Amino acid sequence: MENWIEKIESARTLDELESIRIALFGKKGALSKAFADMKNVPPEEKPKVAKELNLLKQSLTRAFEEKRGELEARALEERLREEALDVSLYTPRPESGALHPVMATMDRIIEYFASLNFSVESGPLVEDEFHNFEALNLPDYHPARDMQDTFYFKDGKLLRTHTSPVQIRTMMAQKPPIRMISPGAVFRRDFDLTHTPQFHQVEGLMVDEEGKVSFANLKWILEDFLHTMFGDVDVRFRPSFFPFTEPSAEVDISCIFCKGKGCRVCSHTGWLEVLGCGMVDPNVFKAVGYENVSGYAFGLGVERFAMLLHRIPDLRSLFEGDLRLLEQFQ
Ligand code: 2NL
Repeated sequence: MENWIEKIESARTLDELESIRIALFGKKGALSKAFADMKNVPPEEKPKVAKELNLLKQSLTRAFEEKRGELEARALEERLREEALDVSLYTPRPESGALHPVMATMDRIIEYFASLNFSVESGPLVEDEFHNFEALNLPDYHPARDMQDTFYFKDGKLLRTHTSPVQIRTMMAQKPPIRMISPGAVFRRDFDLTHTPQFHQVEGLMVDEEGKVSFANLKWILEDFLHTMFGDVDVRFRPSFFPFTEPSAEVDISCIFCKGKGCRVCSHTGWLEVLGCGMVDPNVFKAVGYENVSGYAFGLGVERFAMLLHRIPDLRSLFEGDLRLLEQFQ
């Protein structure tokens, strides 16, 4: 039985050790056999032989456990070495997407008005003449209704040229007070350096009982809005004309490029036009069946806001999909 100790100690792998375990400690192994052979030992020698055999079993077990511990530790070490990860290894990061600057700008505008409890409404892109023109006090002969400016379908429907039809639909579906904005895509047959056939608007509308909504309210909210968007700029209201508002105004901010001194961007006026607005024309209220109310409305082009806020000089770079532009907005 002596050379089992050597066998155990010379095992080089856990597999080898396992074969030894079966051959030595197994049911039909050498130890079982040695104990079974006890039956041939004369009775007077049995206690002595049994004691020796038990001592031998103990030392074999100890040698086995020691070897197993050693081989397992070595196997673990080897595995850790093989499976080690080099965390300093360079791996290219997956590129992350980004909100398009026009949509990011639209979100900022929505955020401002939503924080003042304006509801955010939307409506169909394919509209009819009533919601897009008639209800907005744009008569049949108005140039905006010309085939030259509007995308018409064969059935007389059209692509909305502004988001105002959303206000018309909201007013017809709800009762005053109304406090809403309508952000979304609009379409005009216009394509040159500064115009694109699809662009985005945010329009706003506030309506309440006669006398409750004033031009002063309109002036306050637009000044606050423009200061939120552009920071410390001067704001001025210029009398203007829209068929759907009376009185009407266009709103300028002092040029953010030259601080009002005059430069190419502001055509040396010191001012940039950013908004149109006014008090809702009585004919619009008549078209939606409202009586004894007053309200203000305004509209702005999101692309223009995005270009000013991000100093993007060329409108076309907003929809060419050039990754070099988009990567700057991650
Ligand atoms: C601009 C000017 C404006 C409105 C839009 C509006 C809508 C209704 C009634 C009255 Cl339903 N007005 N919208 C009013 C004034 C100006 O937009 O320059 N947009 C880019």
